Amino acid sequence: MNTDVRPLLVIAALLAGSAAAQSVAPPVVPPAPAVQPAAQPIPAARWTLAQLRQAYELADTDSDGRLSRAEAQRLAIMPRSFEDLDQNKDGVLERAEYEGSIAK
Ligand SMILES: [Ca+2]
Ligand SMILES: [Ca+2]
Repeated sequence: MNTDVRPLLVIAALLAGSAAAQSVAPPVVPPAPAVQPAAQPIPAARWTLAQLRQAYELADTDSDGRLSRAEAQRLAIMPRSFEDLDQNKDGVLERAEYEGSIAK
């Protein structure tokens, strides 16, 4: 009767391997990157014309080039009341009224 010990050797090798793997030190976790400070709101004096135009276009939901009172409420940059910005008092805030009143 010939006893085959190879399966036992394989099991022993697997046990040795797993034991070796468990003895490996855990990987060193790199330090977390420094947290960036939250973006500060831009002061009114530093708004650029491009930012104003972007805010205007985002608020102009029907893309007719004019802002109704409801659309003007969506403006991210609204330094004055709608009545102040609507210089000709037609109830519509045109691009020139918006950009001109802030650029001064
Ligand atoms: Ca519109
Ligand atoms: Ca107007």
